[in-house]
Amino acid sequence: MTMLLAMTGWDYGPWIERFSSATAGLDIVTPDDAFDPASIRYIAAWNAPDGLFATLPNVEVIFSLGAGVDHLLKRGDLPDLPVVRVVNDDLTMRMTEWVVLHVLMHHRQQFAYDAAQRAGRWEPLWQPAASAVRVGIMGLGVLGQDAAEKLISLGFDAAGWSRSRKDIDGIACFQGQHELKPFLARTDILVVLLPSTPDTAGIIDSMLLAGLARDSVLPERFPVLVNAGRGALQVEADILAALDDGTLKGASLDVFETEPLPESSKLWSHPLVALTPHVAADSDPQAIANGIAEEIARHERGEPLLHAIDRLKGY
Ligand code: NDP
Ligand code: OXD
Repeated sequence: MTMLLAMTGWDYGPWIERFSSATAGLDIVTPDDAFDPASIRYIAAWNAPDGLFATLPNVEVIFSLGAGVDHLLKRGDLPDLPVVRVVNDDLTMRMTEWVVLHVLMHHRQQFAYDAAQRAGRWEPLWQPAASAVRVGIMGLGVLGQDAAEKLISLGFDAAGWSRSRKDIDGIACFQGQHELKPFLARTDILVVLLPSTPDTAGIIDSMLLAGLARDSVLPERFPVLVNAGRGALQVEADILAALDDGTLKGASLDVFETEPLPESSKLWSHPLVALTPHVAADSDPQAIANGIAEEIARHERGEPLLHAIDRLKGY
């Protein structure tokens, strides 16, 4: 039983060790090793080299080494097989930490205090209660729901938007294209935790940003954007234009149209932007390896995979 570990931009060594300690009886090879292509039954991948999958005739399951599967679904060589993504408590908690950190930074006016500090100004600002601030979360999946729960526990007035109808205690739930407008119109802090799919490509554009609430309790600070979903969701030229013309009062971005973010991007130095290098849910790699090992054990026992995606929906 052999698994091919195929990735770009990460070190193979530590991953081989993690998988070796998580799995008994699984041989692990990388594209750099000499191996019989017919022996590969599983692939675990993160931005794997192009064309590689087409050379492997006996694969049964393909695992993403991250929660997102866009790096797999966009491939021309992806066979029609189950695709499994990462879902674990450690990753969820870390994403929630990042979302809560950035929502609080905007809520507690940290950009303004940073500017005052740099200018040597002692300048207390009026601070509204969290309950007066409306957070809207696009994507009410594993990550969106957990972030929403924690934000509610801090007192925020939370709403969410998803493809299918949801009924979640304490969250005003909006669904589908026809309810996007009312959802945006009651949103001061927009948190985006959507997957990248053909339907969500470029969804964060000038039209969406113009639809955000204009009647906030702090009109000089809101609305703001917090995106940790995927860079393909956002039109960065529109975000910059919205920041410059006041449509948007701030942005926290963990993901970008092109990663690493090109040096030439104006986002790097924009005073109203906080950015992090796709680390929002930088999670415990051993937990990822353990989760994949568990899925393989289930598959070998003939049990259903726990976190297979819906290939038609694309997430
Ligand atoms: P889930 O699949 O659990 O949730 C996705 C949510 O998005 C669901 O609520 C789904 O609606 C909603 N959705 C999808 N398409 C649409 C659409 N067209 N219109 C409205 N709603 C839509 O994913 P997770 O919560 O686990 O993760 C979300 C994304 O976060 C990942 O796909 C990945 O891109 C990103 N991510 C980023 C990380 C980082 O470090 N920056 C780390 C981990 C993940 P419904 O519930 O109706 O299906
Ligand atoms: C991702 C991840 O999908 O880090 O971005 O898990």
